[in-house]
Amino acid sequence: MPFLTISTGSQWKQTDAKKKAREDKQAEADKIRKLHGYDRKEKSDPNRPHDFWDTQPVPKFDAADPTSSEEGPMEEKHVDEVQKEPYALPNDFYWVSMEVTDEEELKEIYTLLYENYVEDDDNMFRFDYSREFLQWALMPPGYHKDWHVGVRMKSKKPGKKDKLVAFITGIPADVAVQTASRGKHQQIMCEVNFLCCWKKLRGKRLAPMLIKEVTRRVNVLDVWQAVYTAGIELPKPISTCRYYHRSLNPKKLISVGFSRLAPRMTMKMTQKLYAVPKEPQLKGIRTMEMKDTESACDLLNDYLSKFSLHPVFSLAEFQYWMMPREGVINTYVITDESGKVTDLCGFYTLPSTIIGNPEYNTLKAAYSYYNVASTVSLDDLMYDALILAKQLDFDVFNALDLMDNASFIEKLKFGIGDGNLQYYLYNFRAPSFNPNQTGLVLL
Ligand code: MYA
Repeated sequence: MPFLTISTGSQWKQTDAKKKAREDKQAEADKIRKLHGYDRKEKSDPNRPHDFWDTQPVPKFDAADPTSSEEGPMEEKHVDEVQKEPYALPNDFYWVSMEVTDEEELKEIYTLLYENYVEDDDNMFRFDYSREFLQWALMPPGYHKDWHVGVRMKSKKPGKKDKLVAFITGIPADVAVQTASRGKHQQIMCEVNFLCCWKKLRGKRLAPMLIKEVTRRVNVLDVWQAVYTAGIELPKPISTCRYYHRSLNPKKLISVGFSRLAPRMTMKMTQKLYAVPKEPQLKGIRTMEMKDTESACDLLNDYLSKFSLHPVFSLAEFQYWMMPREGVINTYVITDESGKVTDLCGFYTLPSTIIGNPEYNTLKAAYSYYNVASTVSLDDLMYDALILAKQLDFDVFNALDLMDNASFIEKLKFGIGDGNLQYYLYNFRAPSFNPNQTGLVLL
């Protein structure tokens, strides 16, 4: 999951109404933090005791990189040893497997996340994953409905549906990790995402229950490793990446407090600075089609193999993840005379709700996905990605500093975000690595 990291700024002009709304929001956020029994500072201290994580097969926060004999799984079990029954929940709650092909259940997931999922540190923006996006994110080849775990709370009103109050998901993925002693290790893992708990139930240790239950359901199918990302620091990141933001609609971004006017810059100057041409500049760049996917899949797998953590895509998986879907994922290619894909870039659509803003409800953000440049420069390819995103009316283009992204960030006028995205492996020890060795993008 991508964590929303916003370059916040307090210099934009606030009307009294805006200021009041912001203060109210802050008071509400403080209340919720109090309710949790911890403060953000405390929560962000990675060396604090972890009642739950200290019991899990993950390295301690201050552990050194593993020696060659320590590399690999931290715990090895047999399927027969896995508890067959779901973990017990308090009386008023029960487990469900959510059916994402069912419109009504999908809407329940959408609403839970829309109201309760990841916010930035100042509680100004909250991810708004669309229903179509959720279906895309949760139904790759070989997915298991059982790994889309929900918790419902029994309704006290007769006839009223039991509310979905918490959620966590896993999907299978073929993932390769670099070890120091045994080269690349490749296996099926579970990618965990969308951990979410209704705000009124925060601080009640429901998250560890969700994590344990999804682990059990994954283990039952003989899968023992997982990969996940989070904005918070837990024991122990394998890599730490940072978001960067490229303004496409600076006026709106400044107006909603996403970014601020730089010193000595007028709005006009800022708009000019971030203006991009109307049409892409590279010859032959076009939307990817099914006929391109075989060579595009080879191109991407070949490129990814140089990183320390990366997915390995079958053709079916590549087609699933990279073929364009309106309002969800855009992929563009350049081909040679024989029709072979030589260059590829993609971004996905993940808007955020702008909380309590009277003028705008939504921030339309594009997130860089997988990009490979072999006949053009990555700068030029990504410049076209920005132009294509602007054509689609995105307000901002976000990219992590992973893979080779650091090489274009400055030149293409990306600004640094204000938080990190941590990458984690569950039950697998391997040496940690830098962002530019990270080759996996989780949604
Ligand atoms: S990351 C996105 C996370 N979601 C959000 O940020 C949405 C908004 N927040 C919420 O809904 C709640 O605050 C959540 C926590 C549900 C996050 N990853 O129930 P609690 C630990 C892992 O009282 P709450 C994503 O989706 C925390 O350190 N652990 O807390 C990837 C503490 O443990 P310990 C987390 O605030 C998820 C305990 O939970 C996270 O009410 C990958 C407190 O529980 C977090 N993001 O609820 C999950 N946040 O005391 C791991 C808090 O030990 C997957 N905690 O410090 C592991 C692999 C599983 C599969 C394995 C298969 C082999």
